[in-house]
Amino acid sequence: MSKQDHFQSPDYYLLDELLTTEHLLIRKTIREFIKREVSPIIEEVCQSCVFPMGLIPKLGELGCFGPFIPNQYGGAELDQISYGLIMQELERGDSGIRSTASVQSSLVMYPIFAYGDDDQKRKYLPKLASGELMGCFGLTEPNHGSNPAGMESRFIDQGDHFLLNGSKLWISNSPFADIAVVWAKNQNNRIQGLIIDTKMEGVSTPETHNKWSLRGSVTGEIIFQNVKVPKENLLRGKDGLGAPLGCLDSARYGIAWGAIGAAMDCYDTALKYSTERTQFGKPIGSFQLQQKKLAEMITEITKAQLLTWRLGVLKNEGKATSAQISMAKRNNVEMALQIARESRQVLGAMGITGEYPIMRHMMNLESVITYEGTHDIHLLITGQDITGISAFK
Ligand code: TGC
Ligand code: FAD
Repeated sequence: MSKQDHFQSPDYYLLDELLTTEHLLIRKTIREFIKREVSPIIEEVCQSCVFPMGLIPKLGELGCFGPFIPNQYGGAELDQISYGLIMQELERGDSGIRSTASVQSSLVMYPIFAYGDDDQKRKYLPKLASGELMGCFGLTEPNHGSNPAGMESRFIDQGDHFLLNGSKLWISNSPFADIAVVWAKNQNNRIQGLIIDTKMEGVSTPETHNKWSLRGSVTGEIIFQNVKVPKENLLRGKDGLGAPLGCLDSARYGIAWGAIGAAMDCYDTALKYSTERTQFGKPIGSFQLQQKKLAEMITEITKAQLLTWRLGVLKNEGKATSAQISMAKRNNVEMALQIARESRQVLGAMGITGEYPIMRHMMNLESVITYEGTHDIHLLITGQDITGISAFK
């Protein structure tokens, strides 16, 4: 018998009053989808490490791919708070499901929309929005993770095409992606984006196995050996490291919301368990030590909700800075990881089993705190922003 998902969303400061009717409807739709289609299978998905490909067209149909992309290119043309709420609800289900939607939306559709020409937008965006085409984003390399400026992947102009060589590591969705937005240096040492068809000769995308984290998301490499790339596949709208980092701003923003979803699921599970489980003749929720854990969790979730809602308003107004986004990503993922650890303790031994979602969220969040800029890197971004001094190098 499949598991029932009785999730109830905490809203301690009545923040729903800050949302529009449309926001609430979008959140309800995605929440019901997660309860119906994801919660019953996610434990098995993560135990077996087999991605549920059947969810992809459904995510497309629900508007989870490129929700902020204009209607004319197949997107739902929603605002940034709607995008955030979608990511929150997907990650409440599992970080791997949110990852798939994040990559498709912010790291594949966004760069094509922001830096591509109209032919590229018309060719790729509607199919990416529906899930007919799936994409991945290749920035990280074996020798260059936090420091993508050092990347070694290169392409050279061969007259009627570009010749691409190099490799990318830790790439979400690469083993099943149809296309990859790949960042490489041109002959002038400037970073540019290329749209790569993963079936092109010389491209391979082996899967990375043996992960203990994000098992509901497929991760792989992308290797380029003398790949002939048609010239029309170059994203000409922006060059330099700022181009891929601009995509990361959108993805990091979505993760800030997503992490709240994982935290809410852990908190909700721990709260219910604390009223049902008795020890020493009383519910464990009646003991001060357990109440401290739960009270601190709801406080941190509420603070993160406020931070993220305000960031969404700034983003809608075009005023959110990269450093503000870094602060929210860093704060919320750490908050979620801390809540996962505390919730796990509230459940005692039951907390380590797949009967409850907590251990899965905890393991997922170990990736989320590392990708899209590590916890350290985001702290240094804040440090640089407030002092004007870079401590990276
Ligand atoms: P720096 O000299 O600071 O900047 C170079 C140029 O970029 C501009 N810039 C940004 N532009 C837009 N958005 C941002 N967030 C930006 N940050 C910087 C900057 O203004 C400059 O422009 P220009 O015109 O002057 O050239 O660059 P740096 O080499 O010192 O590096 C800075 C640092 C360390 C912050 C950056 O390299 C960084 O963020 N590193 C972390 C790498 C990272 O986040 N990788 C993520 C890979 S993708 C991924 O993990 C997907 S997981 C998806 C999933 O499954 O959900
Ligand atoms: P490193 O950069 O080697 O860092 C190792 C440690 O050193 C970290 O603790 C870091 O904080 C610290 N460190 C590094 N530099 C400094 C410094 N200047 N000061 C202080 N400390 C420092 N990448 C993509 O391009 N596309 C994807 O789709 C993608 N998906 C991913 C999916 C998963 C599951 C994972 C785990 C990663 C994914 N990544 C992806 C890669 C991810 O972005 C990188 O792992 C991340 O940017 C960190 O790089 P690294 O792992 O090489 O760590």
